[in-house]
Amino acid sequence: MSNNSIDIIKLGGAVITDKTEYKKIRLFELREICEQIGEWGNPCIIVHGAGSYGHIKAKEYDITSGFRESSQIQGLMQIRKDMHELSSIVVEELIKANLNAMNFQTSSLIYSENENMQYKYFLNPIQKAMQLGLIPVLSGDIVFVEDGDFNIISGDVIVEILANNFQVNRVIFITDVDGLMVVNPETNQKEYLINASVEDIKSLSFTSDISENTIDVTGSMKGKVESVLSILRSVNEVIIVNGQEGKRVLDVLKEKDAVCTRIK
Ligand code: IP8
Repeated sequence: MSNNSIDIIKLGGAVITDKTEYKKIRLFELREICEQIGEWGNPCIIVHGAGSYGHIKAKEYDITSGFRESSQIQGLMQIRKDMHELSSIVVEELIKANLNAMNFQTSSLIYSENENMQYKYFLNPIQKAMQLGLIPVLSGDIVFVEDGDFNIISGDVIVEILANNFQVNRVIFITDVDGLMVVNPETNQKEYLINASVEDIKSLSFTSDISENTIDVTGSMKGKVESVLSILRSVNEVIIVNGQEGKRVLDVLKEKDAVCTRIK
């Protein structure tokens, strides 16, 4: 069986957690999203962000600077433990929505062979799981780096790796905003982008942050735009949709009209 035409769904950390408060889950929003994915029910891979289960401790222990002092090891352990907890909650909600979800631990499958974050990975287990009809669930995580170092890997980068290694039709980012926000060069006003091409994305200027007033160690809007461009080299469409607004996620999954940003 080939992995033809799967979609990758990224559950943004800002929609499934409250990023301002350490380990605060948004269970209602998570459940609503899982139910919509369950109602759609097609083969996919799900990647979730860290939200307040990852970014707060990552900043506190300065994990993105790599190994500087032994006290950071406590932070590394705490983040891994917290991400395990968050992934368990996500998988539980997916299973309640009748999806055969199974968690795969990112830092056991992916590591970085140098400080420039060039990754080595072993994705065969994910492919084998999909052949059995399972829905693999991965997350942003800590990542080990050659020469005794460590860092953070964003869920967006994991999506890029998956998109480059599986046959993926669409990547759907579920966020807490209505899409990518751009500055209209004619009016100088901020507005959400609706339909765009790769060329549009390269020429537009984006506003600074997806969610303001929150800690994000993996780059927020700038990182998101870079990821989107990289992902579009190997998939047909990238969609950014608000997971807190009615049934928009289901509409997007079912290829119906919905408020969102679509980039082809
Ligand atoms: O929320 C970050 O993943 P993201 C992972 O997808 C950690 O950027 C542990 C902060």
